[in-house]
Parts: sequence; structure tokens; C-alpha cells
Amino acid sequence: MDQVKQRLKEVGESKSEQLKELVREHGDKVLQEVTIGQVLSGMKGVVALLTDTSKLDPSEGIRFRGYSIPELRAKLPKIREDGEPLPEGLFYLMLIGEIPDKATVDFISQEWARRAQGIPDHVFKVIDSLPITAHPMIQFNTAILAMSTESHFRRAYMAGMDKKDYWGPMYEGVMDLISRLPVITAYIYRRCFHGQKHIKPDPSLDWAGNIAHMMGHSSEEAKRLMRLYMVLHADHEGGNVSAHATHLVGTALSNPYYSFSAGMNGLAGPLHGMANQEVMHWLEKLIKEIGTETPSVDQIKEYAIATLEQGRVIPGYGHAVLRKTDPRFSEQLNFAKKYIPDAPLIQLVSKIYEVVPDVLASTGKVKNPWPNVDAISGSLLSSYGIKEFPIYTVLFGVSRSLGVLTSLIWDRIYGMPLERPSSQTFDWFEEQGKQK
Ligand code: HAX
Repeated sequence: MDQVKQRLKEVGESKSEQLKELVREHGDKVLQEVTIGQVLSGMKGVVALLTDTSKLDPSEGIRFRGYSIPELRAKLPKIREDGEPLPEGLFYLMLIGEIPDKATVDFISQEWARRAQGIPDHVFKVIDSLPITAHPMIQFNTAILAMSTESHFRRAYMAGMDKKDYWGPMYEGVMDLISRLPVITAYIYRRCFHGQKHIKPDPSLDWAGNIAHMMGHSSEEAKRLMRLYMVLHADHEGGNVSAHATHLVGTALSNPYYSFSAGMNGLAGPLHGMANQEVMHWLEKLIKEIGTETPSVDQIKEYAIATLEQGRVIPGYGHAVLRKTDPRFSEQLNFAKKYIPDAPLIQLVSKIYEVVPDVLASTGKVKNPWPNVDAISGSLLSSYGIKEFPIYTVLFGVSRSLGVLTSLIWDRIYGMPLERPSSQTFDWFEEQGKQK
């Protein structure tokens, strides 16, 4: 058993006992009242999930196992003191609940580099059988499903594994899957956009550095950006579509590939992860229609209002939980201002930030008029040379694997049962509304 798995076993055994005790002692306690409005508006604010990896505060933003993003940047191990934290460290923190030392992070880097070599040939053949014009998210998700032939969990389950051991093969599958996503991503990227000229992984590199390297953006600057990107998108508590879908499908004891694929299907929606690509189309159209990369505040305002009048959303703005500027937006903006302050797209994003919140607030219905993570991530990637928008949601998915798959392991440690909420008909809701 590797050192991370061993530590997980120790932490997990005690936590799963505590959970059983909690349900035994306090299982009947009422948590909250739920209104018809909440249920019929996407269950916003309804507490229905247990997720330890991160928690989202409407005003403050995300905390991973209690640590804010600035705290993580200070505490998680890095390659260089002035660099970005390594996503391997965030993975360990989310999995174990402790900040790892550099040696542990190095172990995970090496372990993932080793496991990344095990992708079976048929996965690449399956990708190659898709049209080159198929959206990268289609290719990504197809590859994830194709990799499920390797599922440790499925094999162990078929062999009659004891319930209490579910977490072990789940851990092995998750480690394999996370390690392999960068290779798959770079393969799709180079297939679609760089004449199928593929670049081998460099096993001496860290996980995120390797993504940049295999995509062909191997400068130190691009690697630094990729580390930031992979940390910032890793998790957003349990209720967002990708996390929730991964968890839900996992409760049927579907293997990690099936479960993660469900989450990625959700991430591919324009109101979730695909918003990063949508933002770039929105910016591109703005530049084309107004005829300049440096529009005035009034021109941006007019363009934003026109978007709303067409019955469309302004991508990159708004959030189901957040009620302030997303700190993941601010972190990226600070990064850009530090390293590429003159990049035209970053200047445009900054100017839009001055205008759009007021436009959205003036509608009187948008609960959060502030930018989310997607308002800037594509502009940042593009400014570093990764200009092919369709790959952006795939990169988001690679990062999101860290959080949702960690939670999937914990679901099996906790012995989470099949999730099966109740549904009611329209007539039932109407009847409830009439009752005093
Ligand atoms: N532009 C225009 N209208 C918006 C809006 C925006 N950016 N954000 C919300 N609204 C509208 C909603 O469409 C809704 O309109 P209707 O009542 O006519 O249906 C109304 O304002 C109330 O919505 P809300 O309660 O404020 O927001 P929701 O919780 O329903 O939705 C969304 C949250 C993120 C889906 C929403 O803000 C949105 O569509 N934003 C644009 C897409 C986007 O950036 N998505 C990425 C979000 C972050 C993320 O998950 N990244 O992966």
C-alpha cells in the first residue's frame, strides 16, 4: 500500500466510524425547512449532500478543507518559492485533510507520471475514430469511458469484494484516472489543433507542468499558468453540476470512469464549465461588432444590453451560490496584472468588469451580477498562446477531477448509500401551495 493510501486508510477508518455514530445519535434531527420556491428553482440552498473537500461561502468564495485560495498559495508546496502551488498538494489536502510536505507532493507527481504510462492503445483508437471536428469535450468524455475497461473497482466488485473494502480499488482507479487525463487532453489538443503531432510526457515534470509541456506550450510561464489553473478549478463544494453528477452516479457503485464521465457531461453545459468557451465567443463577437480591441465603456455597455435583449446570458457573470466577485476571478486577474499587464484581452476583461455588473444589477433579477471563474480564464490561456477555445472546458475538467474524484473515494469510505430523492407531480406542488 503506498504512503498516501496508508494515510487515507488511517484517516478514513476513524471518520467512517464517526459518521455512523453521528447518524445513530442525531439521525432524527431536523436540519432546515424547504420551500416550494427552493425545490422549483434548482434546489438552491437545500442542504442535501456531504462533501468534505471544499466549502463555498457566498461572500468569501471557496475554501478547500478550510483553507482560502490565498492561504493555499502560501502553504502548499511549490517547485520554486515564487511559483504557484502544485495541484498534487491540493489533491492530498482534499483527500487527507492535511497540508502535505514537498516529499509527499513529489511522491504523488512520480506516482501519477508512472500510472500515466498505462493508458491502453484502444483509448487512442477510440479518439481517432471520432471526427477531428468533434468538440474536444466529446473526445475527452469518450476517452474517459473507453478507459473504464481498466477499472479496478469493477474487477474487484465482480470478484465479490466486501463493502468495507470499496474505497481501496476506488482509490486505485482514481489515481489512474487523474494521472491519465493530461495525456488524453494533450492528445486531443494536438490531434485537433496541431496536425496530430504528439508530444510525449516528460516523467520528470509535475502533473500540471506536463500538461503544458505535452500541449506544446512548454515555457516556464505556461507551466506556471497551468499550475494556477489546475488549482483554481479543482473543486467548488458538492452541489455544482459536475460534482453532484459524479457523486450521484457513484452512489450506484458505478466505477470512477462512469461517475466522472457523468460529471464531465454536466461540465460541458454552457451554464457550467463550457462558460469559459462561451466567454471567448462573446468577446470575439464584441471585438468584431464594435471593430476594436479597446472599446469604450459605453460601447461595452451597449453590447451587454443587446445580449440581454436577445434573451441570452452574459457568460462569465453570475453564480448560483456566490454573491460577490469570485475569488478565482480575482486571483487570475492579479496573476495577469503581475505577469502580463499589457495583454489586450486582459485589459478588455478588466474594462468589462467595470461595466457588466451594473448592467446585470439593473435587470433587477440577477442575484449575483459579479464575474465568476470563467470570465477571465480563457483570456488568460489565450494570452499565453493557448488560443484554441474548445480545449478550455477540457482543461477545466482535468482540474475538476481532483476534487470530485477525491469526494468519490470518500463516498465509498463513508459507505454512502444509493441516492434516491423523491419527486412529486405538478398537481402535488400546487396542492401544497394551497394548503394553509
Ligand atoms: N446574464 C444574464 N442573465 C443572467 C445572468 C447572466 N450572466 N445570470 C443570471 N441571469 C438571469 C437568469 O437567467 C435568471 O433569469 P430568468 O429568471 O429569466 O430565468 C435570473 O437572472 C435569476 O438567475 P439567478 O438566480 O441569479 O442565477 P441562477 O442561480 O439561476 O444561475 C448561472 C446561475 C451561473 C447559471 C447564471 O448566473 C448564468 O447563466 N451565468 C452565465 C453563465 C455562466 O457564466 N456560467 C458559469 C457559472 C460558474 C460555473 O459554474 N463555472 O463552471
